[in-house]
Amino acid sequence: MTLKVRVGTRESALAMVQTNYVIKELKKLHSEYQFEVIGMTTTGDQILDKSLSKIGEKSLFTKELETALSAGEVDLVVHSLKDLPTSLPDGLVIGAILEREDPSDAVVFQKGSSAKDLADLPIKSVVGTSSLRRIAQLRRKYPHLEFRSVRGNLNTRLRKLDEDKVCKALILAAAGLKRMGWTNRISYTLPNDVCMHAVGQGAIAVECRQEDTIILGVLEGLNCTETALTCVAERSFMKALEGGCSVPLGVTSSYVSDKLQLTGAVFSLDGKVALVKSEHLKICDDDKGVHRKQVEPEVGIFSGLFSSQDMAAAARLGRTVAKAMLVEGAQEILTQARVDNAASTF
Ligand code: DPM
Repeated sequence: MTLKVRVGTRESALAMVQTNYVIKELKKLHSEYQFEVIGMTTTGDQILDKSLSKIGEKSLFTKELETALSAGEVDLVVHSLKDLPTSLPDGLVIGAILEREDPSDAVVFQKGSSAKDLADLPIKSVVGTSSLRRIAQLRRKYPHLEFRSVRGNLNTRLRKLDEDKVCKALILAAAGLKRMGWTNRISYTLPNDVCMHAVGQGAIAVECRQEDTIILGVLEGLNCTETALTCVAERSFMKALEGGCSVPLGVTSSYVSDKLQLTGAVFSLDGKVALVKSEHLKICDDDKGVHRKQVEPEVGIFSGLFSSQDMAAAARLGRTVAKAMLVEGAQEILTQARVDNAASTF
């Protein structure tokens, strides 16, 4: 008997590419299953005339999918991890996080542009992005540039860049462009000292029902421990700062030879203030299997993905960085950024 798994996804080209990739990987592991893709539209896909930070609603790209998941209309949902808030609806968990693609941000110049670096653009050139994180950091390095919100799917944005001629460049996640096979549109990627990436950027997450042990078992083989641990740290950092997609907050992280490292930062909207902190800790993977599947999810991530001690350690790292920053005024910087954003015409 073939068993059917219903997979929910947004209908954008990138979401479909990611979903098909997840299904391809699942089929390699579980030939006994058949997969049916169910495409849906989310609020974030519908409201295209406002920048993300101005819509001000959480779960913009995920809510409708999660409602279908909770109602049992689909069995799993594929997301970009960075679109998933740190608290998920009751009864839902992230059952797998796949190996991270390049988490950095990419600069895409208009077709035919001779610019090689953002510094080459003339004064008051307009750069397209609706991310406060990108704007705040780029204003620091490139005060001569202006920023404007460009919304819509990747294809729409690239078409606007080349045809409308309003923006001289776009800032987009390198991961999305690479997954679409558009690496040739990446003019260059921004180093961390210019632009730190968003929490969870570049990672694909699969969400399912917490009680659905069959699906949790199916998803287990997809998980990338390195990505999951770094993303637990990043998400715990953001949660401790009560950040979301509408605040200028960036991270970088790594997990090499048992050493988990996290750098977190918050910025003022004009880029003049930056607070950056780094911490690391050793992950001792010695209780494998002991506490598995017994603890509550951490920042929405299913605890059976790795030992509960590792999970707790990664979450602690995120909170430690956040606490060190709160002492130095991170909350005040973010509160002011929210006020400035609400007052801006951006
Ligand atoms: C979130 C942000 C953006 C997306 C904010 C941020 C970018 C919005 C914009 C939370 N979600 O990054 O500071 O620049 O207008 C999004 C993209 C991807 C997932 C596209 C992108 C693909 C990359 C990935 C939108 N969500 O960032 O260029 O899978 O991580």
